[in-house]
Amino acid sequence: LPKPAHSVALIGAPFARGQRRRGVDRGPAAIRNAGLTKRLAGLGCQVYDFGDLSFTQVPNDELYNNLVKYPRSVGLASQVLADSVSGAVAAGHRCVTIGGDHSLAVGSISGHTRQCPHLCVIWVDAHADINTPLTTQSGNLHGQPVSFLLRELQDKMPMLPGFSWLKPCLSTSDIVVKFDSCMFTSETAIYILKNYGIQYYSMRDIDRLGIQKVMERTFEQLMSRRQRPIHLSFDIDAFDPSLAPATGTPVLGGLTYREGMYITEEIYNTGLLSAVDLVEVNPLLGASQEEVNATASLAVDVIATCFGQTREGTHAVLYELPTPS
Ligand code: HAR
Ligand code: MN
Ligand code: MN
Ligand code: MN
Repeated sequence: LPKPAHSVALIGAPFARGQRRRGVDRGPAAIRNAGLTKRLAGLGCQVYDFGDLSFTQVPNDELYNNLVKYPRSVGLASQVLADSVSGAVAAGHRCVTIGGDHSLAVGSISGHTRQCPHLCVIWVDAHADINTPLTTQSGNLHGQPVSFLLRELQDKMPMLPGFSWLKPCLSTSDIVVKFDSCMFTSETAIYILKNYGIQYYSMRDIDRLGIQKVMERTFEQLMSRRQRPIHLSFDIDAFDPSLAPATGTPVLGGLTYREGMYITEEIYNTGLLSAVDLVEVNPLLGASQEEVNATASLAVDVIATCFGQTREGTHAVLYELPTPS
């Protein structure tokens, strides 16, 4: 079979100020070292590596409301990433953003919507990342990116320094969220999901329905009116910590390897994937080099599956079984 030729832009986003722990800015290097480019090339993708973005430190980046950390740094980094993603998509590439912490999705998704205003988002994460700057308890912006993007939430959003460039670009019906466990998702986040009618699946839902039904319903919700480009925002902590230990906020009872691969296989099979974020790989948090390597190569599997890697094996059509002479 001829391999599907996608051109894929790779953007490294070594950014860590959306959360507290050191090291997540080394995620892009870890994922690259795990062989991402080679794997994509092996799938027939043309890889355009845009390198790592450099993010300028914003001096005097004081807390917002005595709580929210580094608002100007996060806002500026997201703005830089938004321009980069928008440019890559405009040039005809599918776009892969490797983080970095998840606050960057404000940039990748808003940049993507500049080129594809009707895109939809599939958010795969141990957390719902939908707190607002006024409901967050941690003050970490990586727990809040979705709230910045949703139009329906704007009357609940304060004007944060660093974010004046941002226009909310998604509706609550444009996004489906999968997260690990209500036990570890803040009550305010669950309240927002329910109150605004956002479709979400917890791990309990995945146990009950099976991942196949969950994906079917996801596409039903997002594509029933028309086909549209997909933005996948994949937080590596969606996996069980036994599979992805090197991450900042692991949650017990996460996705299995097979569930994770099924999600990305089904997204690839739609033919509609337009951009992916792979975030929260933190090589400083593995207990050993093996843990770091396992987490980084899992990230590579997620991305490769998004671009056609399958578990079914590929068969060469021109092959003939050898006959004894
Ligand atoms: N619920 C916590 C908060 O809002 C932690 C969520 C952030 N952790 C992440 N995001 N890795 O996916 O801050
Ligand atoms: Mn996240
Ligand atoms: Mn998470
Ligand atoms: Mn949370």
